[in-house]
Formats: sequence, structure tokens, C-alpha cells
Amino acid sequence: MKIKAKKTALPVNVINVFMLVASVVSIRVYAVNGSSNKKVPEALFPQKPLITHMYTADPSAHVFDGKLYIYPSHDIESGVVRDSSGGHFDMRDYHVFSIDEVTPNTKVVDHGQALHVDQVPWATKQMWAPDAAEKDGKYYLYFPAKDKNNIFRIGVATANTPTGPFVPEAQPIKDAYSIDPSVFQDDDGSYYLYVGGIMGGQLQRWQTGSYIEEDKYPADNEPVYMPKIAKLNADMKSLAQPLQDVVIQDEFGKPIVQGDFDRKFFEAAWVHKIKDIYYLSYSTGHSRFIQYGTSKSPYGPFTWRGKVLEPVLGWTNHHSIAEFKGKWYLFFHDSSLSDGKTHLRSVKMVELIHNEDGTIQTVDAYFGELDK
Ligand code: FUB
Repeated sequence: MKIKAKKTALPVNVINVFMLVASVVSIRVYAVNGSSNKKVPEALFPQKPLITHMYTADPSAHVFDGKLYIYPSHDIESGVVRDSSGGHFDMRDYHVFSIDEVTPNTKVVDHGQALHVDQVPWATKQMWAPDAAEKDGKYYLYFPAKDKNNIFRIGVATANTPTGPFVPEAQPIKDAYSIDPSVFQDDDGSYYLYVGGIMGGQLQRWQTGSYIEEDKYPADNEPVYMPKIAKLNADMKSLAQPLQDVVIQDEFGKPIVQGDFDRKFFEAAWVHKIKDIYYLSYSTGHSRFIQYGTSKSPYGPFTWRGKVLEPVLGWTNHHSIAEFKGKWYLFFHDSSLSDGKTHLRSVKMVELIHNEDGTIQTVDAYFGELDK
């Protein structure tokens, strides 16, 4: 099987190893998003799932005390039928994982259940993509879940170790909503909460500032709904200011519009910083890319710079970026372990290269062999 050359993919030494392996492996057939089937050799899923004893997704990675921790969603098969509100993502708990050393056979430790929906007084279901932060020796787990009225809220739970168990607050974070919380710690000790997800994530229902049970979207030439940001108070459990838009703009300084299918924000906002440049990366939903922009401020505006990750197997694309022992890594998921089931995903990681000019080398996890 010949592998198409790709302009930007994985580091060359990694590619060589997997091209070698590709010549001797079996072929599996996948269909993505209703598109035609395509034969994809198993070796073209070069980053092996890090965790294979359960399905995991939406990996938020952080280094605490020299160790790498991953806070993913825990995908399960609950039998809920797939719908546009994401009911089939019916997750109920979180496990925390850690890595001491990245090697060709990276060992990942499962630290067990860290929080279950039944422990959260206000939450009823759908424990979606979480994130974590550390402050003064305490650890905070941020998570979205639906409340008794079927509205996504953002919760927070506290622990004395990075692995929990986490004790949840009785109420969700006041005035925080939608999904995909991620917390960025700036060099000056400030912490910022980013949230937002379209469609199932309900961000489109909050555009007036309060929840409206109606899905309204901008016209194609209007600015897309942007992710939201607020600084966290010192207690790490409340917002220091109302959520506000994080504007993502194009190369001409104009906000990205709804019709910009390949670049518009959908969910999974993540911020990392190198020197004084803030990078905001995010998923584009239907077009299934991870795109990114840069800014001089955590509030933005972020100017679009390029793509971090090409589409992966499965409908969702969700990632995080973290530096560990001097190298940057991209954490993402795909559905290769479940033979393409969108709601049963597996976390993977790969080195991420930042170029001298500050741009990021796009990762294509399958060297162009996956139907997009
Ligand atoms: O895992 C459930 C949802 O799917 C996440 O919150 C989204 O980002 C998408 O990955």
C-alpha cells in the first residue's frame, strides 16, 4: 500500500517507522460521517490509543509536579440513540490518567474513578469534556453536565491530589454555561475559564445572556458564535467577571463568519502560551478540523493562523496541547478502537511542532488516507 506524501504530518522519523509497518499490516474498512468506505491500513493509525481498557475522549492534559496527567471524558455504550443534541454521548464519570515518561510504548496509569454524576447534586447526565487546574496544592476539576432542566452547566470539584477523588460543589459555577470548560493559567497567576460548544453544547441558546429553548444561528455572512472567557476568582470556583466573547478573526481582522465552514468555532476551545503569544485552538464541528489563532491577550482577539489537526475517524475532533519535559504534545481522540463508532473514542498523543515563526505544523494522523 502506498502512502500519499503529505506536506505536514508527523515528524519524519516517525513517518518512516510507520511506512515500514504499513507494508505488512491488515486492512480495515471505515465509513466516516456517511461518506463512502475507504480502506485504511491499521498502521495508518500510528498513534496507538493510550488507553485500551475503556473508551476515552476529549483529553485535557496538564503537567503537575513533573508528571503528565490526562483528564478525559469516559465514553460508554448506554444505548441512547444518536441525535443532533449529542444524547448518545451519555457519559457518567471521570477517570484520571498519568504518564511518567513518553516512550514508544508509553505506560499510562489509570487512577480510577475520580467523580461520578451521582455524586453531583445538581447534575443529571452527560458528563462531557472536563479540564483540571492546580492552585496552591489543591486541584480543581471543571466539567459540564446537564442539570434537572436539561441545561448544560459547568461544575467544579476539588481534591488534594491531581487524581482525586474530587468533591463537587453543591451548585454549578454561577453564570457559567454550555460545555467544554478549559482553564488556562497565565504567567502572572491569573486563571481563565473558557467555555462553549454549538448545537448539543447549547451555546446558541445563550446569545441573549439567558437561556432560550430555541436554536437560532447567525446568517452565513454574520459573525459566528464565539467561545466565551471569564477570569476565575481566587477561590477557583466562581467567575470574577461575566462571560464574554473571545473573538476569532480572519487574516483581514474581520470576525470569522458563520459561512466560513472550515474555520468557524464549534467547540473544544483550548489555550496555550509560548513566550508572550497566546494560542487558541478549537474544533470546527461539521468540517472537523482543529484550527488555531494567536493573540497578545488571553481575551483575544485571536487571529486565525492555521490548522492544528486534520479530521480524525469519528464525527468529533477535540484536543489539548501541553508541554512535557521540553516537548510540546497534541492530545486528541479518534474512533479507531471502536471501529468507527463516533461515541466510543480513544485518546492518543503525538509530538506537536511549533515553527520558528510561531506557526504550528499541522498533524494529519493518517497521512491523508482517511476520507474527510
Ligand atoms: O464528548 C462529548 C462532546 O463531544 C464534547 O464535549 C465535545 O467537545 C465533543 O468532543
